[in-house]
Amino acid sequence: PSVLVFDSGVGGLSIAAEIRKLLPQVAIRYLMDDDAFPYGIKEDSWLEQRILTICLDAVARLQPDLLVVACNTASTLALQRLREHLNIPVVGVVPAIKTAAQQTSTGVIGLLATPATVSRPYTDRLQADFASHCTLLRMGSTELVRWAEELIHNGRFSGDLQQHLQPWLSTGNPSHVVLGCTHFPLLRPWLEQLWPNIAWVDSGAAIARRVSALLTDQLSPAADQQECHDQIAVPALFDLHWTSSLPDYPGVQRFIR
Ligand code: DGN
Repeated sequence: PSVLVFDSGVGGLSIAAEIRKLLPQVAIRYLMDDDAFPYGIKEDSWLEQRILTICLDAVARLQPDLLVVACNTASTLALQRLREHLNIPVVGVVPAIKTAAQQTSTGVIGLLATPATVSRPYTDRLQADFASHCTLLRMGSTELVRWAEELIHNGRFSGDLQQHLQPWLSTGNPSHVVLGCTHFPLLRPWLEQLWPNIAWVDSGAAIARRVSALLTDQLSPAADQQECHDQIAVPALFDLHWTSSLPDYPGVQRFIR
């Protein structure tokens, strides 16, 4: 079976990595809209239309068995319309507020995501449905997205996390912080080193399990033999080889290793 993983940048690699870990036999293709990067500061209706156009076209061309919208900013906006238009399963990535709310013992949790995701009605609904007993501190950051991009493209990390996040973290001392942008788990080693007492929560492993459940029928031993050629370099994420843009879509790339 094959899975198409989509994000505006390299953040979806954190999700692709979890899928690769759980399902090494699944072919993964990665679709990246770097022309419109970053999504987190774009106007909603424009962005929704763009996501639809790109994903529908890519699904028609690549014929994956499943689409993962590995971007919280895109999922909290366009998931429903994508599902209406596609006849394959569409798995969205949305902030793991439920998990953090279940795990916290202090009742104070944080949401670190893009400026768009922190202010979406979808996020309000997640809070109302799963975290009404908690205080949810929200912070939107575009800087973290850029630092994660830089890390993957250049192999080095140069952001000042301490200066960027400490004032926010100090305001409420969250026990758990939801990494509600797929770029942010790429920065996990630095976050954990600076704030070892905070539990940094992301949805990667849960998404991989969901993909596995949806592909159950195709994961038979016979199917395992097929399409094993696209590999994602995990955890050596820096070893990626980027292919050129797909011909008719400037800025939309896939990579294979
Ligand atoms: N990785 C995207 C997300 O999960 O929201 C954000 C990417 C961006 O364009 N800001």
